[in-house]
Amino acid sequence: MILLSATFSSLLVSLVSAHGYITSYLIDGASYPAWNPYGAATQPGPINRPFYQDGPATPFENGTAIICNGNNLPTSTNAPVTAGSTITTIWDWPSVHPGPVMGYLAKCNGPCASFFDDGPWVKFQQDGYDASLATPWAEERLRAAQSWNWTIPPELEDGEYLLRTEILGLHAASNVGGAQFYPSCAHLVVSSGTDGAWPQGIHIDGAYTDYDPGILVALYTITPENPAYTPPGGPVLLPTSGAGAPPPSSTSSTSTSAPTQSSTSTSSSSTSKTTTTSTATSKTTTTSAAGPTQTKYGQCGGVGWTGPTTCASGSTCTVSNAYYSQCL
Ligand SMILES: *[C@@H]1O[C@H](CO)[C@@H](O)[C@H](O)[C@H]1NC(C)=O
Ligand SMILES: *[C@@H]1O[C@H](CO)[C@@H](O)[C@H](O)[C@H]1NC(C)=O
Ligand SMILES: [Cu+2]
Repeated sequence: MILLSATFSSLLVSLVSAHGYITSYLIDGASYPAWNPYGAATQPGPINRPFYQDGPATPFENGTAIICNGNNLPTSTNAPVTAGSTITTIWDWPSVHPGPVMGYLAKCNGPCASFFDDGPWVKFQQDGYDASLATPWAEERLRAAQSWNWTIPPELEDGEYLLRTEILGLHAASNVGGAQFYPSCAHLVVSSGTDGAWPQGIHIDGAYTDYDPGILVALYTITPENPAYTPPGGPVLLPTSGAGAPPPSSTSSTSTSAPTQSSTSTSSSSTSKTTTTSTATSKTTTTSAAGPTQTKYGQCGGVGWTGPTTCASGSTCTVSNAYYSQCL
């Protein structure tokens, strides 16, 4: 069992009220709704697994919260994604939780709806503390943007995967059990992968421990002068190139110290988002539409939103908050 202690965490939970959650996923030009922990018991089409409060997810909540948040029930909607493309997660993430931002993938070996194992998870992306940036902590950059980009490796084998995205808040992490984990797991169906060899991966329960130097750490000791910080869960591991695959052009993203948000991943995401809007028609739960019309349940406005603001017929653009309007 994971050893993160409950006592300090419960105290800290009661001191911090508003945390945050993903509101939508942008994948291959389509927008998919995320589970709203304050919404109805049944919600149409979230691609991430339901949970019942906005965090932090700590292991004492039914044991598995550290894996996919405070519940580990499957969702019924899978999002198709092209291997090598960039997924953008849009957050409602108002309060301060400096720390790393990490992305993992797990092969579901069949339908993700019947996959409940703790991985093995392959950490394909992470950003921690980058002293070369004006805003060094990844979470601070995420909070400024209310979004984050994830570059799905091109070398995947086609099939269903869980995408586990995680923010780790370190503001109270100098106490054992004080680190705050905000994971979320989405169901993806990957296609056009190049069949690379899949790395071994980790189990979160076991790889993450109370005394990991990335988990039990005094935030104020990490400064531009002393920038050393290693997120938990080990290094980024990517599948190796598959036979017949094009030569790897994005291996620089394997470096854990590289600011992946501003390097190779950004150019690929803008390309994929502007050129693949036609793939929105492959969505399972929404009506499709050509041109700048957003599909039902998709995002249609909010701070920083540059996508379509017109909704498909039968739905209306409805403001959820300053960062997110949705076709409902
Ligand atoms: C824990 O399990 C109970 C019973 O299944 C459920 O009602 C509750 O929502 C769960 N809590 C979390 C945080 O998932
Ligand atoms: C995500 O990628 C887009 C497109 O390249 C870019 O405009 C945006 O700034 C990126 N977001 C973050 C948080 O880096
Ligand atoms: Cu919080």
